[in-house]
Amino acid sequence: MEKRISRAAAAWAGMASAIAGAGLGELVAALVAPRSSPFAGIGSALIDLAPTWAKDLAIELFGTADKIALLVLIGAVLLGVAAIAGQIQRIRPPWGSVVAGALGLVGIAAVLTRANPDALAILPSAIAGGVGAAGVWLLVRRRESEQAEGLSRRGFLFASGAAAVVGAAAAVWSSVGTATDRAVQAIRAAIRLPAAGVGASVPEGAELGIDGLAPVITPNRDFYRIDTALVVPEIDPAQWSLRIHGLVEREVTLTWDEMLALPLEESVTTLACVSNTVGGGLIGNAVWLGYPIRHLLAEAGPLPDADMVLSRSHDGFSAGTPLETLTDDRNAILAVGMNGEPLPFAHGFPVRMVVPGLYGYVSATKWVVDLEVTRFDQARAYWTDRGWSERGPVKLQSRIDVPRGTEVPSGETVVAGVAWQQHVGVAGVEVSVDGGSWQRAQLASAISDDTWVQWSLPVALAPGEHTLTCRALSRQGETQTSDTAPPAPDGATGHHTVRVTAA
Ligand SMILES: Nc1nc2c(c(=O)[nH]1)N[C@H]1C(S)=C(S)[C@@H](COP(=O)(O)O)O[C@H]1N2
Ligand SMILES: [Mo]
Repeated sequence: MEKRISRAAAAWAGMASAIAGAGLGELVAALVAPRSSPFAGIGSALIDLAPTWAKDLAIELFGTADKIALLVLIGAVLLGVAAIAGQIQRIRPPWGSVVAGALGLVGIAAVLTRANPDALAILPSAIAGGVGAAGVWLLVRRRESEQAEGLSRRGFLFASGAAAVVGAAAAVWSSVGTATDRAVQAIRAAIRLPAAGVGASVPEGAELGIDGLAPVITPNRDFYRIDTALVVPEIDPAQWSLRIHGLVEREVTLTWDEMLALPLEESVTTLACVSNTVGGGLIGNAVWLGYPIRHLLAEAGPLPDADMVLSRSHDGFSAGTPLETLTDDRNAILAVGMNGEPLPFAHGFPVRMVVPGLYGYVSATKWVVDLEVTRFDQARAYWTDRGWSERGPVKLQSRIDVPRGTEVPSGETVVAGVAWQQHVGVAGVEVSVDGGSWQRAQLASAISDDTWVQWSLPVALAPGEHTLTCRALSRQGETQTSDTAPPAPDGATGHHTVRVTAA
């Protein structure tokens, strides 16, 4: 029996084929089926399937780089399986090619589970699998015949290297962005939002202007981003519409032009994520331009037994919002503008929801396309089946922003931060140094009960180590609890504490 090719050559044949297949699959997706990238399809299917503990672990380990980490992981698994496919092909042809082709089937299965699939959804994964299978077959055979004829492996190395380079180049090309994306980006850049009939006012004295303290209005580029979208949807507003249906007297549909023709108002609302840990940064405050959802719901006429609105996004996310929070007099809006510009793509362009007083996962649907008036006992939202509470009112919280370094000069130091409980309002903040008595901080002017408020307090610190703790008091007379709770299932609690050394 002739000698088999080396294990290393077989592994590399598999990996080079996988790079070629995956790269070409991504490129075909970018060109003809932008929502059907095999990588993004598998990644977002994994996000949807992942148990809550895995998501928490990913966020803990990688923070907001969790999506990049996921793609790197998929790439590593792909290369690993491809190397094994090479080994199998070396011993039991054609089963190595079959394994490589099966990877394409995994991609097909994943993209078909996505919301709003492309017409050509299966094409990129089919090409990826086909190229991978053919590559394994051809490259292993090439090396075998070189070996049988006693030739050097130069031909094999050239062919496999070319496959890998072509694949990598195709992947880079695909990541430059699709023509559709660029067209939609140009459309967004050209939008001039109508002036607000009612403008937002930020009272003088809302901004304490302390170095290191979160500004009272969060610039868009600094605004936290949390969503399940591996690829940010880029929706052409001309293709966008919102349908309001379900338990209503009449269905209402709204197009982008109709949306912009409504009397839009500005409002300032702080958005917070239920996953925010005590002291964390998954919270931001923006001036939103939008239209009250209660007017649209009044037009639709919710039936008496309805108690929930299930909002759905273009990419298949959903949130269940208590109907009364969308019909009472709070500023629950469909937003089109954020801090003076059209919504950034990552924050929901062209239209999202913003509801004061509720965590984002039950209210702040980005890329929103559908509002179904329904009942909590009849409909489930995306996170409700994944370990999070059905209802998500924001809990009273406060955070120390300054000092955050571990060293401070001894003597007088300013402690400053933010406090919030949207739609309830903050009445005061207290600070304790080294577990001593609670001292009342100075509150900045609040923009409204729907926004966070800055606070500050000068304290005297003797040289040595100190702990600084803060707690908020709500306008309903509640004192922020010191009981600690993790983010799941309905928001973290506990006091934020910062340790510093005064020198
Ligand atoms: N379409 C969609 N909308 C979404 C989400 C999502 O995953 N998909 N996440 C929600 C969550 S959990 C939060 S906290 C807010 C965050 O909004 P931001 O990214 O603009 O800060 O968006 C909400 N809207
Ligand atoms: Mo969130």
